[in-house]
Amino acid sequence: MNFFVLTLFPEMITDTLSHSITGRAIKDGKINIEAVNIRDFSKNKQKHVDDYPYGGGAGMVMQPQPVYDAYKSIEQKAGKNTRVVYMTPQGKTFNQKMAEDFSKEENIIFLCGHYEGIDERVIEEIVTDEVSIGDFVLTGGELASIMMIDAISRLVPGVLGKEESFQDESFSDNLLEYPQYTRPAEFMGKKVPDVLLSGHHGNIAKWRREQSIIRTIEKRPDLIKNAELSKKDIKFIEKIGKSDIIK
Ligand code: 6GU
Repeated sequence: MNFFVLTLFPEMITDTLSHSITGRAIKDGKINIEAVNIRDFSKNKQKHVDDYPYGGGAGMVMQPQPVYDAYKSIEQKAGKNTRVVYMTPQGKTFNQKMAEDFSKEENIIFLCGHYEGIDERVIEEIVTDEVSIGDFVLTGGELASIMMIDAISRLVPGVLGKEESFQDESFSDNLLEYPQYTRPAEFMGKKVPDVLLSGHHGNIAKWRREQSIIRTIEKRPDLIKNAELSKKDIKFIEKIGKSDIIK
């Protein structure tokens, strides 16, 4: 999978993603990241890419021409019908479902703004999707695009090893992941739950499922309504006196 990132800070993207699992995926050729420096497409001596906003007001606005030319420089390579994702707090909030959808693409282009934003005309011309990572304001879209690339990459076949697989993880079925323990069996007087030492796979699976349900109800009650719950799950929720939450 190929990620193209149009940005004024290309090293933020490549340096950050060169570590850990994304770093390994790049080395293994499972993903490829090309950060394109918008400043390289400035046409003035001072390499400026921003100017004062028409109509006045605080801050500077990124000019359309360098952004458009940066896009044009990779348009062919990135292929036809490639989605161009503008990172903006005005976009649709990113979630696991969107990560799954994006992970099916062969190429994605990200556009990262800085200053007070980007001239609206080039956004209208090239952008297909506007995505936010939450209701807060960042200084630029770079960190947001890094987060998206991380979340999407780990869903690309072969990026995670068998050991790291994402079968039981949080959000996979609108349930949070159950608690995990490793050695020692006792830490600061706290014991690992007996069932996990029992070797009884059926009981362990049942306990984990129940822990996922309890956790989701406690920490993210908004998710549980969208979880696929079996008759057994619903019986368990009744047993712990929380059936009001799924009504
Ligand atoms: Cl995608 N960009 C910026 N600049 N700020 C944000 C954001 C994105 N998502 C939340 N805040």
